[in-house]
Amino acid sequence: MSTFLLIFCVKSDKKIKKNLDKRFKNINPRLDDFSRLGRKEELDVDDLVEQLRNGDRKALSTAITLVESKHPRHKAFADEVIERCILFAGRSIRIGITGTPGVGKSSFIEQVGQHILKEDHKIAILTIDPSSQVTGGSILGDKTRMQELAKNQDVYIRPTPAGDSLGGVAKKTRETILLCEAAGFDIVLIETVGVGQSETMVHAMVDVFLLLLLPGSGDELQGMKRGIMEMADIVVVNKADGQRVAAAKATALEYQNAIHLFPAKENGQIVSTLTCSSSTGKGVDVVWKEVRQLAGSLKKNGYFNENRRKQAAYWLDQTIRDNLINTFFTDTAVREAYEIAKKAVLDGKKSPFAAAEEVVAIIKK
Ligand SMILES: Nc1nc2c(ncn2[C@@H]2O[C@H](COP(=O)(O)OP(=O)(O)OP(=O)(O)O)[C@@H](O)[C@H]2O)c(=O)[nH]1
Ligand SMILES: [Mg+2]
Repeated sequence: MSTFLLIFCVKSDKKIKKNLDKRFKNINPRLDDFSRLGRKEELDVDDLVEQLRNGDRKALSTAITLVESKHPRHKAFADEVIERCILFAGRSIRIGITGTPGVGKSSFIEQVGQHILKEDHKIAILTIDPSSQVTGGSILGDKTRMQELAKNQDVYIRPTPAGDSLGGVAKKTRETILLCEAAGFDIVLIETVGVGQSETMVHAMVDVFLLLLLPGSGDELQGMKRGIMEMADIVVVNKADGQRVAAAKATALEYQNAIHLFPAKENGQIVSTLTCSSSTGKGVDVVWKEVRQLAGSLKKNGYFNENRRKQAAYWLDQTIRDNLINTFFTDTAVREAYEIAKKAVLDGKKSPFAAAEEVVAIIKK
């Protein structure tokens, strides 16, 4: 009897551990990567890049985890992987999807993904929510909103964890895009919450930018940040179902009529305004058709490549700026001088401008 009990306990222990592992993996899909990264001997750039290029999802996840890591050894390794992958990157259409929380971005992606898959594409989905301090996007939430896509082998879903700064998030996301492309994903969808500056950041890394709106949000047009409207290539009024169909159509019309109030788009195209339902799927195919057509026109008129070159130059400048600021503020002499200068400014003994000159002068020496 006691032997039986012992065996039973060992067995159920194993079972519990297995279940726990499974649960933790669901909560943190990077768990495996981290334990892999912990083993030094497993890190080999050649191997990792080769596996990644062969479309190995585990290798892709490991590479992204390296990019996200703060560990200096991982960082150096990640830089090398990126350098190798960059030659194979770029062959995709990068699509940004923004809109207020709850407008239906993830549900829209779940629907539009089905149409994209029908055309034999491989989709990488990156979700960014820099306002979330913990995970930078609800991993569980996204996976449940994108249940069908999450099961598909041609789809890779990855939330970008929040960084210390928007610049940090931007760098990670940019590098993650390159890695996904090198792994053969030729459609990259980036979901970002339309609050703060994250949409500006995402706009600067995509080829086509979609703005999702709610029916009846036409009133916001007046107060809406001009910036978002100016960035949008396609405006989609989602939740056009049930009682809201008429309201959605009216909202789309309001936006359609307001488009001429905004400056003409640099890409030479006219913004289209559509309605769809990410619950029923109605109209989502038309949105995808529009995206595809727009990308085609941009490739034809040369803007697609020109824009990518501009974006690359922008990120070069931006990264230099971020690095300089980081280097500057981590310098001990600068930090000391800064504290003294700040006190003088707060006490009204010095102007902020003169104090800033003095602090910057330290680095010039
Ligand atoms: N009726 C209706 N409900 C929808 C539609 N699209 C999304 N929803 C619902 O709206 C809620 C929010 O949808 P999400 O797809 O999570 O929205 P989101 O914009 O990704 O939200 P965040 O990621 O939190 O910013 C969910 O309850 C969805 O079921 C739609 O077209 N019609
Ligand atoms: Mg979402």
